[in-house]
Amino acid sequence: MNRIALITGATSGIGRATAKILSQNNFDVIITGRRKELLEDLEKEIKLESSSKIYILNFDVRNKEEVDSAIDSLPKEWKNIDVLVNNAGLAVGLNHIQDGVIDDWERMIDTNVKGLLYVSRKIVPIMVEKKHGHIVNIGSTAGKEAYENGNVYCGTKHAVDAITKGMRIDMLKDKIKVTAINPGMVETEFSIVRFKGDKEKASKAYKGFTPLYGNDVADAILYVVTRPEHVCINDMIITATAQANSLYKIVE
Ligand code: NDP
Ligand code: 8X3
Repeated sequence: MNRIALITGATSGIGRATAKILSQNNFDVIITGRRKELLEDLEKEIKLESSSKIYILNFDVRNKEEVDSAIDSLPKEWKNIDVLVNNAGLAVGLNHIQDGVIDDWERMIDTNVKGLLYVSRKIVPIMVEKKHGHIVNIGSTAGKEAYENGNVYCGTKHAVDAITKGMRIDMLKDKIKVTAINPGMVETEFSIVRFKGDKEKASKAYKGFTPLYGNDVADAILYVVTRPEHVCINDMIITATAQANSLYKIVE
């Protein structure tokens, strides 16, 4: 029987690739995000590739009421979630702290930290009750070391790192696995969002080296969620070969 995975931020990038790879590997997937039409496109694509079941939930992770009612609306057979991939997230802006845009800061904190918490608060009790489940939080190399102009984004990903560690301790007795996957630079819509729609600026971020792609991270997510019951991968850092960490990268 297939397991059930809920993936936040499945309309694009890492989340989309994760939904596809999990559905090809014996998972039924609940795909979520704000852009409903992209979720519908993904549903069609997955249906062509596998016989796994798909369920669409359309909500904004920043809105606690929307999160709660979306999860509550799941049919009984979909509520038994085995794997939660907390992936929805973004960076907005790149400024020195004194020039920071308050609205950008709020979007990042509300999505990357509070959104992850709202979704987890709703789904974790289901896992605790059955003493089974796996939470995969998508952190970042930006959650391991800060870089110039990254201040608040790095802060949100350091928060994801700490929350992940805390979750694992709190749910140790409940046998819930908690994993952080921390990618370096991945070419997705991430930089387009960071540069507020400026695609030219965004594409320059990946010039001169081969970055990671969504599939590379999805592949790692598949690995961690398919280990034997007694094995939990706690923390994984994945970068392009051309990148050592947030601060060092070879560009040719
Ligand atoms: P994308 O921009 O391609 O995808 C982001 C996803 O998050 C989209 O599906 C988007 O869906 C969703 N999302 C954003 N805001 C919200 C919201 N308020 N409510 C619901 N969903 C939301 O970027 P990536 O795939 O690269 O990013 C995925 C995660 O990986 C993020 O947490 C990011 O911080 C992290 N990461 C990315 C790296 C990179 O270099 N790309 C490196 C390290 C970590 P929609 O807009 O439809 O709501
Ligand atoms: C995204 C990678 O280096 O832009 O988390 O912070 S980076």
